[in-house]
Amino acid sequence: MVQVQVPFRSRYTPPPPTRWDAWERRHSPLGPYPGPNRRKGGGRLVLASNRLPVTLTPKPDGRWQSSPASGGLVSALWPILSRRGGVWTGWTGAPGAGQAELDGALESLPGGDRCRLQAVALTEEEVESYYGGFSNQVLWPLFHGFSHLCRPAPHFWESYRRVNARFADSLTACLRWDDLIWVQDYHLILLGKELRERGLDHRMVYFLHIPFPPLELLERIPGHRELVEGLLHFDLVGFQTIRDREHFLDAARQLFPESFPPESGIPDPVLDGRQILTGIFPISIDFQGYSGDAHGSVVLALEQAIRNQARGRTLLLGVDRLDYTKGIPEKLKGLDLALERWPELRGSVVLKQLVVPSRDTVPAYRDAKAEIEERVDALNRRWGTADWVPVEYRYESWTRAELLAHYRAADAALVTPLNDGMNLVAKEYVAANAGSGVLILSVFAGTAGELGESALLVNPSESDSVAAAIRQAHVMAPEERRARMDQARNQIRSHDVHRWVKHFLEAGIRIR
Ligand code: GDG
Repeated sequence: MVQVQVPFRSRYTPPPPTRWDAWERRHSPLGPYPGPNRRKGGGRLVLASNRLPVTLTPKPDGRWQSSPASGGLVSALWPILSRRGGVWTGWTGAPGAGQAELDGALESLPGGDRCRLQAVALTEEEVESYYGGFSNQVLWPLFHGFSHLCRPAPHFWESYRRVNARFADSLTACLRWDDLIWVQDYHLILLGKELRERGLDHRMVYFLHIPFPPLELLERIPGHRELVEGLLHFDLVGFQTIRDREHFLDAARQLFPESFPPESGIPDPVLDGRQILTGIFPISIDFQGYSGDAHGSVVLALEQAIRNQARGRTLLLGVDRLDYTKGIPEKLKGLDLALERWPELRGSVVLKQLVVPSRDTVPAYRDAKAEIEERVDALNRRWGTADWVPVEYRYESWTRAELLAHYRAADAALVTPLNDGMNLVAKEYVAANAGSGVLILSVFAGTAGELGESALLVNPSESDSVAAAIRQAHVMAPEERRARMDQARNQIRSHDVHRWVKHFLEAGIRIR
């Protein structure tokens, strides 16, 4: 076995390794998990997320065709929803589409008859102010540390509160006494409080998919006290990393010191006599799904075509949703520097960068796109030759087969966010690649807590660390590549999204 070592000693501090059992150990006084039961919270699973897990496609007659969305969270939650029975509440994602348009979405799924999708209707104005406004122009930039991009408008906050209240009304109408309510992400932070104000004493758990910011950032926006207080109405609040949980506890301690009685004996807060637990639950992917589907015949044929196109060059891959948090310009700067520093890389490496269209009505996203495209052009003009284009840029989305084929074909994946709750692309690359791909990973992705030892860790703001990692991936010996990939695969295989869901729900059922 080749000794795997992190080759870059940089000025940044790598995150503490994420230990999945940390939550278990810390709360061991609660005793063992009692198993599925009909105690409070042991009944159906009721999920609330901004978007319902459906894809709506317009039909020629002006109506909609609905089908279940794919994706790790849906595939992990579906078996549990269909077994326990449940409801998933959310917005359809299409202004004008409501409950009627959801008919048929569950028909094709096993156990679909035991579950229900419940639409929360949003007006166009609410889509603009609650979703595009407070969620995506205030909470998203602020929680990722981009406070200079926050654009709070007074009506955003009002709309956010109103829509959270609407979700609460929608849920209240369908609940049974023993339901476990699981709220997802930053769009619905106030939902727990809204439900408690309606007299509900249900077990309610919450998971934040994005980072939680330090209080000095949080304080810059209207409603910051209400947001922290909102989370205190859940029984369990889950975060991706140790750092996010610490930021939350620190903010709650400073804003609500009375919720931290010294006699409670654990660092978590208490509200209205109810103990709130916080935990670290790094989200993952369906490892077997990615790894198995990556062997399909369509994927293999596409992979061969991609390899042929690369003509023996080292293929670097970037897959990012269009977002200023994803560090795409920094990735390009790193490649530019690598080409400048190591002439042997010229003509020998190619970066295929997919940017998936996202939130393109928000000005900061249009600016981000323009900056990326300028950098790609400049880099290609500076280094490109008659038969070599260093960056192949695509602004589109790929089918799952295309995505898997690229994961398989890529000699290295460049995942360089400036801040990211987790980053599933890194985990998917590891699951699908199977060969000897190298993962170049930002120390600021939540994933670094799990893959920090097997990946080449970089600080995307330090171009020389990105450049050095690109070169390292280009020259790395096959044995080292294989050893690193095996180590990464073992981690993700044993910590997949199914384990994540089980772990989270067990914690949710065990509390109180
Ligand atoms: C948020 C947090 C956290 C992308 N392009 C295509 C495509 N994708 C899929 C990827 C992956 C997903 O989209 C992106 O997930 P990420 O985790 O990378 O990023 P966010 O969208 O920002 O997600 C993040 C996550 O929530 C979960 O908690 O990890 O930190 O920001 O699954 O595969 N899929 C297909 N075609 C594409 O073109 N089929």
